[in-house]
Amino acid sequence: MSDIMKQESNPSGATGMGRRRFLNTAALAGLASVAACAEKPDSLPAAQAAPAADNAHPGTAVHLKPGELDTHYGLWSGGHTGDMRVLGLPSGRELHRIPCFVPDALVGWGITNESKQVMGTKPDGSLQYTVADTHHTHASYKDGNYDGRYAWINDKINSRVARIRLDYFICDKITELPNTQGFHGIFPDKRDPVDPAINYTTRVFCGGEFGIPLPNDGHGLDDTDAYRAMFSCLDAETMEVRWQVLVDGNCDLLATSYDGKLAATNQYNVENGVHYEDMMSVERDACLFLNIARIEEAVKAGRFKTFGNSKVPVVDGSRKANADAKTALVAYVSVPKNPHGVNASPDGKYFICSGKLSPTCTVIELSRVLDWFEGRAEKLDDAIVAEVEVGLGPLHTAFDGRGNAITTLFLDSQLVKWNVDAAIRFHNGDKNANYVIDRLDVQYQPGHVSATHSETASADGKFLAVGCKFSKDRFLPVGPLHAENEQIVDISGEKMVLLADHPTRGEPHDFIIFKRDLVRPKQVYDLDDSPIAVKDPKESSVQREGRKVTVRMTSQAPAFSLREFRVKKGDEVTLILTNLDKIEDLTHGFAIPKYNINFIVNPLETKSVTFIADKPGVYWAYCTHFCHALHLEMRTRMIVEA
Ligand code: K7E
Ligand code: CUA
Ligand code: CA
Repeated sequence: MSDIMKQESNPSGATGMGRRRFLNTAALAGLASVAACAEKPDSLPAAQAAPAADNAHPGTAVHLKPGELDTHYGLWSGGHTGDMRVLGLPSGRELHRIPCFVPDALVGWGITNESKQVMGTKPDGSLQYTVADTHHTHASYKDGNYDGRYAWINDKINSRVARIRLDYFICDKITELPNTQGFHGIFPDKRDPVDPAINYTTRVFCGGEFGIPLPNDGHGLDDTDAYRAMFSCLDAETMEVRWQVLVDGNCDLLATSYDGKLAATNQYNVENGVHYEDMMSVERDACLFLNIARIEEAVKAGRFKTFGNSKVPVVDGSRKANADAKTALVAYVSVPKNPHGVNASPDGKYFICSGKLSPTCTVIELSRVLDWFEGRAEKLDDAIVAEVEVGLGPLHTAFDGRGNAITTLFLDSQLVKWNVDAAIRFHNGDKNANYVIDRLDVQYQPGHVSATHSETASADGKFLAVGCKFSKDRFLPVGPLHAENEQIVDISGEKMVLLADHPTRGEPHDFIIFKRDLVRPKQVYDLDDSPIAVKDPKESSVQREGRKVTVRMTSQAPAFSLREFRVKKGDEVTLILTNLDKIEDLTHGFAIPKYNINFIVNPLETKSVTFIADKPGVYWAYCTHFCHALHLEMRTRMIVEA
């Protein structure tokens, strides 16, 4: 085993800076042996695992009685399934999946015309993309807290942003970012940087992780020094890309300040390396701060260029162009080494970067970054007010609203709870400042962590969820693919208490948790939500225009308004179905055998599908969603004449 695996975490907390160890290329063997541990569940006896779940712990009842409702919603990234998952918390029950980037056979996402329009299609009508990799989800803000309007989620593979409406819990818009590969971190702003009346989210920031030649059109393939990554700003309402910043290094994860003035992204690759050993060749990388007002002034003044076919204005965020504080659009604060998460403390004062390959967290004071931009501070790195050891492999940080940060330690398989003020005192030389308050073993190798209202001004420190990347022995084995382990931890007291494990399908990454009364989901659609709604069964019809046939019908349990409809082989058929049942929870489905069609219509919802009737014969289109005692009888005959 390498050193890194042998080093024990220090339960007493603060350690001398002399003990700090950076991971280097040689220590990668250590990272590899983490995976090796994962292959041997036997090496981790159950007795060594966390203390038994303490369900009697005050405040957080993870086991609800039948009929009891959760107190919180969780919005979870779905990972490879390309959706957003909605969990009830603290029970951890999965309530819903909101398809965004990837087709979904239950709701007909990627099958109906409406969903295809959101997802984006090629000229032949087929989907542009059918794979995705979602990591990060965040919701819109007002006055520093979630306002229940929207949430956003990223797709790293194809650099897309999806917006979720939190009234219907549906995805309504997707934007593909130009000039970008590996779009990873996402964060909405919390208010406008100049207009104090705008105290809510109007921008969504997106960080591009991978450097590419720009434009990426086949030129400059081997000029890797010229590869650049892109930071983007979207309009929260229109979802159009407002502007971009070309940066040195990469953009990994994001945070935004409560005054709207700053956004930041941690960079693990200031080296602009193209191989992993290049990416970890220097001891310090950066946290890149963006001065939003200045960037928008530069765009307004025309100080930008564009790349390729994209018309989006791109300003220069390179180190060279931003050395002078008086005119700088961005500022690179030095942070060790291949940092991962950057998180904004709920008091609005600090951004915290986790060291990943350094066992430290770095605390950056935002007012000092602004001082530098305003010419009141000479040295940018004076904005670092603490850089303290917390344990091995720090990744993401949650907050309890009482001045404490809770950071995941990937290599130590722990949560570490540490006090930010004490860390600053320790950093300033007070070696008696015991900033580490508690450590909790988690199962195993945690990535994301988020607490109730963690990154809002209303952080209340009730409980948190921690996304463990390896579940190993925690669940019944189901073959080679293991579930991931989302654990719920009570953080209301000084000591953290592990309450429950929940399996999740891979691989969720980030999530947020908020009180249930923040959203008021609608249970029934409005007929006027769709311009093509069939508002009365009497409007049902089969209309032909040349080879195009439009079939309009309604559903009302237990019948479709048309008992049959006839088309001819080769017709292009558009079928419009409105569910006229207006009772909550009364959903119908509509499937056509051999035509690869299935979708649902919720109460008063309208959906449509378009297909070529290329197979003559009788096809029983039937209701796929149990709706009535006569659900099986609920069908209609599609007759395709030869
Ligand atoms: Cu840490 Cu994509 Cu947020 Cu996963 S990243 S853990
Ligand atoms: Cu309608 Cu089942
Ligand atoms: Ca690096």
